[in-house]
Amino acid sequence: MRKDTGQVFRIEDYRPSDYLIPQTGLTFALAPEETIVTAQLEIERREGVAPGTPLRLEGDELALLGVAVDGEPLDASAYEATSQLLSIPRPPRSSRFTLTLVTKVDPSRNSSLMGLFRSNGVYCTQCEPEGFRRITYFVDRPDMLSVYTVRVEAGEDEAPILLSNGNLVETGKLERGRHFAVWHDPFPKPSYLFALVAGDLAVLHDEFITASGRKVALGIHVEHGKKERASYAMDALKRSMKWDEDIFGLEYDLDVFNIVAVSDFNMGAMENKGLNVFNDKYVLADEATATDADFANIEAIIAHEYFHNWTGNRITCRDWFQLCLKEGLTVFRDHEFSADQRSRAVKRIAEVRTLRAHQFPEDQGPLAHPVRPRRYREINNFYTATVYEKGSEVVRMIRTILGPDDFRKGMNLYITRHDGDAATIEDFVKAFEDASGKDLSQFALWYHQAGTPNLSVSTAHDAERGEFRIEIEQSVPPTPSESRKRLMHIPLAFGLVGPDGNDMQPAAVDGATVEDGVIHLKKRRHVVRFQGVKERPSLSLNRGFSAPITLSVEQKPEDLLFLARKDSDLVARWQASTTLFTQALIQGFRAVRGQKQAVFDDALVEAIGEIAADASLEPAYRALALTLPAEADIAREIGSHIDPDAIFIAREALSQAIAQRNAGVFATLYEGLDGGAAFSPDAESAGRRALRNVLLDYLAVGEGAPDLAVRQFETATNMTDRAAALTVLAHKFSGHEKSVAALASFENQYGDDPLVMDKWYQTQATVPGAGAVDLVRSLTRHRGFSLSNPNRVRALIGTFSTMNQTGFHRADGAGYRFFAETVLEIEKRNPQVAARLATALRSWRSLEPTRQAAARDALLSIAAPENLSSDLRDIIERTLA
Ligand code: 0A1
Ligand code: ZN
Repeated sequence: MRKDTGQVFRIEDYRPSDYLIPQTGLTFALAPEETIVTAQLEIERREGVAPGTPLRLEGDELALLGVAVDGEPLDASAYEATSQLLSIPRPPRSSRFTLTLVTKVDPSRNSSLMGLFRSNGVYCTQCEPEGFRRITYFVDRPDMLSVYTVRVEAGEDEAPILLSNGNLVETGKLERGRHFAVWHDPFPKPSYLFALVAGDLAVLHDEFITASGRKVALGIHVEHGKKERASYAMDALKRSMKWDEDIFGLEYDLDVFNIVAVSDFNMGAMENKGLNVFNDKYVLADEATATDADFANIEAIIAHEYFHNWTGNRITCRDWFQLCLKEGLTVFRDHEFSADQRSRAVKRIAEVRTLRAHQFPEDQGPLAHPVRPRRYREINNFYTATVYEKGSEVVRMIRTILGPDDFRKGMNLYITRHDGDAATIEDFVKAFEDASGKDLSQFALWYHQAGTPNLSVSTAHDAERGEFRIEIEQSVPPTPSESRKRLMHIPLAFGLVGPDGNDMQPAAVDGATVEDGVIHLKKRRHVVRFQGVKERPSLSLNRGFSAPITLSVEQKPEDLLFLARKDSDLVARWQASTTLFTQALIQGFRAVRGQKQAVFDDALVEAIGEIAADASLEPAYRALALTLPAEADIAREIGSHIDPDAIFIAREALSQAIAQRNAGVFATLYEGLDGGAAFSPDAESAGRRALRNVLLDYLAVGEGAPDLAVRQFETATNMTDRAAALTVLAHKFSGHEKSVAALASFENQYGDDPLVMDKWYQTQATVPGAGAVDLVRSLTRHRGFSLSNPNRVRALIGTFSTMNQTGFHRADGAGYRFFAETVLEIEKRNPQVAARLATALRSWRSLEPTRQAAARDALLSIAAPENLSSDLRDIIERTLA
């Protein structure tokens, strides 16, 4: 593994490379333990660089078998090679020469899943961000664009399928039962987009005719016996291809597009040119094995990787500091795609929930960094919610500021201006400035300044003068190495909701630019005045979640209740009920901490029943409005001295109060939603299931409580309903014979299907209470579990550490100790996965003192070994700093 060297990479140190590699030829002689890679690099000295300038190529754990220049083997004294670096101090003085390198790698022993590895016998590569250097020495940086020709050789039995990027140009037989395929990708690309797959796989074939009439052969490659489970992914792919043509005018550019699903993968998927490699979790789905959430994720991730073909591949990043250039933009594009395929409001609420759950704590803790960072020690650790999700929010704000037409013009300009480039965020922003004539210089701070801005808002109504005033003050909290912040341009969408529930349309007199329902905040403090407002409106703020900020508003509970019922903007309406829940839960938490009973406002508890039964609202929305904030959400709002046990008690109490008050309504609704119809994964049907399963959770209290869940578990005709019932049984009736029986029956039925078993691990990893540590520890010894498979690790250890507040944060520190030991075990196999896992402790400083001390001890124990990987060292040191 790559050990920490302490080296820090800084954006200001960027220099163009001395040499270019316009052509790269690769030959892979694949063998499980000894794969020989021959690289033929056409090297070109950049204009202005002195002849004979030393050439340095990066490597990582490589064994070099030979080096030749222009076909002549180089004497060992003419180069220096370590496993990390190949340097040729005196290369030819000519402006072009050919460098041939022969390296040997062992895919079977590569458990880091970076470079060339084997997953269930399938050869597979992962090169982003710095995996290509684990295959051959290379100038391994994203601005090194090269045209690749790749020859793959393997045993015909072992690997009947041989794939790489681009178009297939030749195939043939070799001696001793081997065969080969040659692939050529005409589009110059960075090394991180290189891919190779070889193995015995089944293929689902289809085709797509592009807008200009070109035929593209589509293939999804999966394990034998799983082809049927790839049809939803294929459908999502074709819809994505069509959508990108319709919405952005972007057409696919090769003759083939292949997707491969593998079962060992560090992330969700990878956008390699013409050969996307996927974690099989995000390809395989049918009603019997996948939940509605799985279907939605597959649709989004298939789209995401496909959309990268333009935003990422045709236009790539100059350096890794620009990661958000491709990721933020592509997430924005996949969000818009899903919004168009599903319910826009429901999708947007889901995005807000994800951002708050993952990005806000990152931005508010020790790992905070700007969307475009300025320094890093380990780039693997910058595939973060900030780069991805906040990066997408920044693009969304550009659209809000420009309006849809100028935004589209800006996108067109960006694409035409930079096609074939390795670009920067400055290039991106400039395209929108040039297309719209607007100055985005203050806005660009969203890329450069970390931290979640806060808006503190107060209002005043003067009925006599018919004036309504909104006073808004912005602040950006300090973050690591950024103590002073500059003022941001924040587009804040709002509405003034009149007593009849309709939006008022008063004119703003002064105070700020107000355009199309958006206040453009640019100064520290704005006072916006509206006239002609006779009756006091309820203020609906950050509609559509127009900016990724937090709000501090003094709002009357009756205003919030009114907005929760009436706001025409569904995101703000959902926010109103969520705010009410959060306030109630914080009060409940305080009561519990003070040894008192948590009591809740009747009006709120009643309103929830009304919302549940409001047939004018789509079921998916109602499911969201009925869902209480998660324990971690409540903790974030409380901010410090977190006691997860008290939060849990308060949340249970509110849940029971709602359930008791609305038992009749909920039961009737639950029975009425029993579709019975044939399964469809569409958003409408999924919404009905979501509502029904939220209701099931509420209904599992009181006398005979497990029976409904048992009935649903036993009669479910799809995985969404079955898994939901199992979760209710396992969480609410842990240890009860009916719960034990359901878990055993699930294991019995799906024991041989690892992706389904992940749901079983997840369900048990989130059983509340002190017993979870021992349960999770025992599950690490389950026959289906392996610390080497990232999906298993995330399902059990990842879920336990991020979703089980009472189990993980056990007051005696047992959860943290188990976690620390496990992270170090995983690090030996896969440092990247271990480092990501370790971020679960990033909010340790907001815990109450006893837990805080225990969490710190655990962090120190992870930091103790001398030879830590750069991945884990980087996370731990920043977390402890
Ligand atoms: N570019 C991919 C994410 C990704 C990053 C690193 C990986 O290596 C382990 C794999 C995938 C995406 O945005 O989908
Ligand atoms: Zn991406």
